[in-house]
Amino acid sequence: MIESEALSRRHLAACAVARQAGDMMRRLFQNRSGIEMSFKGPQDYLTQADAAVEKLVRQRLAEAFPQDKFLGEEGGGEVSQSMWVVDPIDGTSNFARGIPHFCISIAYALDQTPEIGVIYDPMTDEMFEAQRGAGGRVNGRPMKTSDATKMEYCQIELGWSSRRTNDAYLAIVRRVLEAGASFRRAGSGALGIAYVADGRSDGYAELHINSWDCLAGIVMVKEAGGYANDFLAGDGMLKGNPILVAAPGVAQALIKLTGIGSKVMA
Ligand code: LIP
Repeated sequence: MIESEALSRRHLAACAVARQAGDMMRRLFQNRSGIEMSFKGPQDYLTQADAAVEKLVRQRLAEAFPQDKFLGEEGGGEVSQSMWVVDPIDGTSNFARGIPHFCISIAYALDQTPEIGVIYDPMTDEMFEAQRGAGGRVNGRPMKTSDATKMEYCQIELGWSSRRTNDAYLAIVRRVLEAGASFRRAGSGALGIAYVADGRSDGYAELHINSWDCLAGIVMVKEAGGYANDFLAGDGMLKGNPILVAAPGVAQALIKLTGIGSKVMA
């Protein structure tokens, strides 16, 4: 069992590390001409910045919480009772192409329950953070999902990667558009999910996403009164899963349109 004081220490530390990592990301982004870019696969970028930022975060969290384990996008890791789940640069393709829409995502999970989520956007200087049972905030302002109830007034972000077929993606795009909603794909799942928590967007869906992209945002959406599917079902922590987060008034409609998630309990 971990007492609430230990969770609070981790929450504060995660915010401090995210800001320090964000400062590094901003410097690297502004001097990116010297950074080596490569591909992990089709449309799957890797930059030296991802590795450098993850190294910093691993080091700082290990110093503060040596008993915790770490799972990172670049360096991998293991599932443990007390663990950090980190994407050093979510939105790597944007970073590599000079598009200022990316963030660091840090989640802390205890017995595979996401307890703390921190997402920092260094380009807008926005710190999104939440702790299970203690609300969620962006730069200190409480976050709340939108009051949307009608799809024809909604904007939904539909994440994409080459990990699922284009036909499956396009089928969801068609259904969402035919329901009257507008959609976007901005290339950072973590920021897309944080925007649902803050009511800027009414839903985020993706047929496959990794735990390091979405776990922090799931804490925020739940604390902001939104719906989140059971992302960690099966081996979601290590293998990823589909994700759906939504404003409560459109959750049922989006479950039906995307085929992700299960019936919202009344
Ligand atoms: C990305 C996600 C994005 C998703 C891609 C990719 P990365 O993470 O944030 O939303 O569509 O699957 O995984 O690779 O930029 O850290």
